[in-house]
Amino acid sequence: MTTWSVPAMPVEERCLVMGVVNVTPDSFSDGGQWFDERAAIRHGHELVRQGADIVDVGGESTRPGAARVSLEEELARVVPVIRELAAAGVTVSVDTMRAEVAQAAVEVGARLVNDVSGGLADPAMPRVVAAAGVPYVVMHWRGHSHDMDNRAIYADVVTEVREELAKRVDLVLAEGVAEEQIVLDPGLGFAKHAEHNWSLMAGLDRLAELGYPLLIGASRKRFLGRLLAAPDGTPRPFDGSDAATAAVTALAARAGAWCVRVHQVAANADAVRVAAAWNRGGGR
Ligand code: PMM
Repeated sequence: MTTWSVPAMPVEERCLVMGVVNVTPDSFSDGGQWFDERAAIRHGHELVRQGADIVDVGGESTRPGAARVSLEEELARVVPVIRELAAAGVTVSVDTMRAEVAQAAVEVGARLVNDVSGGLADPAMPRVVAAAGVPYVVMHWRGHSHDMDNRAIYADVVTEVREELAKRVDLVLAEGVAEEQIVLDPGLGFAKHAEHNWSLMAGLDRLAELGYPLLIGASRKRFLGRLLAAPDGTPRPFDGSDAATAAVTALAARAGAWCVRVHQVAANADAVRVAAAWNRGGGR
């Protein structure tokens, strides 16, 4: 199987599992549940017990249509949670588009920066990440949540996402980020309709040709709820798509993904083990 390794991350012979802790009142799929600091910290530990290799802490919702939070609010939400989880030995990533938040997070122990804008939202981000020397998730992104659905226009989504990611890579390298720090993410659901997400997953091999580890965030997204809609067309609620998320995880891990970002860790940790055994059986 593909053995991607990113410095300072757990090295495993399988796809890694990133568990999500959204410290927000309004996130897409688990909004409000971990908004309280103590609840967020407890949840982070619980995700590790369930098999998370990395805990991703975010303080700004990116759900379609969401408004931005202030810098001060975002810092107040994530820094105490990251500090405490990191001090307890948890491998923490910070999910942020702001360089100041990334900087503060790294100072209190975050070991990976997950930037859904791939450095587009805050031009200072790549330099902060370069100086910190931590892995950097560069996600495909075309604009903030309030109008991203209007930007979901593609003639050939896999080719365009690949080209746009390659441009982001060139830019962050020019800002001093090392190749070994970079992880790429197609950004499922971000300026993408359901058919775009499915094309991107079917085209993971072409994204992998860029030569960087891939992270996939399909967990509980709208396109899964639509796939599993009731006969009258009513989409399945978020928490009804966890089995579908685990199926995506197994397929992404089979295709060589480096990491999956998920809300429900236990089933996805099982899924990556199944995929690893499958890949070993197939000599990958
Ligand atoms: N999706 C969300 C938030 N952060 N980060 C990465 N790297 N990839 C993603 O697909 C991604 C992300 C939105 O999901 P949530 O608000 O339901 O957690």
